[in-house]
Amino acid sequence: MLDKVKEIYQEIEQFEVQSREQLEQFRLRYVGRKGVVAELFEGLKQVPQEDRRAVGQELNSLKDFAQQRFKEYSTSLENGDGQEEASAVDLTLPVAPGPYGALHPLNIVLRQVITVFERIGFSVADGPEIESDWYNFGALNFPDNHPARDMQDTFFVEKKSAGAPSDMLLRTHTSNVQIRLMEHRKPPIRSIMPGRVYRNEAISARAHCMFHQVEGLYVDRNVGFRDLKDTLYHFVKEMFAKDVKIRFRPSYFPFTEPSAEIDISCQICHGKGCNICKHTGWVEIAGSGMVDPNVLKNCGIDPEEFTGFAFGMGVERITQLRYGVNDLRLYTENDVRFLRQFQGA
Ligand code: 2U9
Repeated sequence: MLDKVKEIYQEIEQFEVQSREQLEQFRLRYVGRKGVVAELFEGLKQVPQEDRRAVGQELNSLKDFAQQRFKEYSTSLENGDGQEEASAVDLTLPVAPGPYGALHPLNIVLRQVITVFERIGFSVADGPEIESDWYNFGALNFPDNHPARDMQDTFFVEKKSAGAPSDMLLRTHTSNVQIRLMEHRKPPIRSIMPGRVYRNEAISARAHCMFHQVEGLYVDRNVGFRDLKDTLYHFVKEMFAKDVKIRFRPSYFPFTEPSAEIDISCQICHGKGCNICKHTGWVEIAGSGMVDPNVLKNCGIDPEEFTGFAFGMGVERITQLRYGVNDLRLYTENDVRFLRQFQGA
């Protein structure tokens, strides 16, 4: 009989109560009138007279132990600190896979552009979007009467007054970053400047008042036009196809001399003729040139000792060629039907 008592003690110790069903099973087996403890009390009659008292005491202790345990489990479940609710949510499980967002196509392309240039030693520089007339125009050799300085083309934030020593405006290109960089750093300088720029344009499929540029600048001793050509040829091969063709057309910018616009063979129709290349087989992707000596001088760099090349391209344009996006408004409307198409890209 005492062995049986010991066995039931062990059983009670090991019995797990984490839910109301388990509590009821516990009650029926150890506390209830038809349970194993009650059964032992029944058997007490068969215990020899001389042992009955001692065994009876053991049984009473077992009964108290079972009732005490039952009370503890009931209270714990009532207080809600049982395991029932906790087990319903396993906080150690990994998060269930849900619908992920997608990178914006402009960010996808921007990251690719940055990767290509970083691999060949260019760093990434950043600067203010609200800028003074000097950093946006003056230092870049724009004459006072240049049409870009007109209210029609540029968003002015504050006109020159007693309070504002210079016109303040939304930058029209990221060249302000290059100027600030050259002011504060000695050559060699080899950086790209990605960022948002603003022009006073009516919004349509082909024009926007806000878009993104990546400009680049390399200033050192003996930098020549061939370095510009090599660098941009490498860029277009990495960004588009290995067999892409590139051509440089003479052009004019106030900040570069000589200047060139850069075309690549159409990546949409591959020369067959399409609307993007206007059936010429070529599309313009960037402007470029050797930094004008006046610009270097404006930034405290001696043009007799140093030369440099610079280039600028629109990120929306590169994205159009990579993904065939033909309406600039799509980039800012945040239509999920458009954005979802870049999931996993
Ligand atoms: C400094 C000196 C020279 C940056 C350059 C271009 C040519 C250019 C356009 C491309 C498409 C702007 O987004 S776009 O409309 N950019 O054609 N940008 S050279 O030249 C610089 C910049 C900074 C100090």
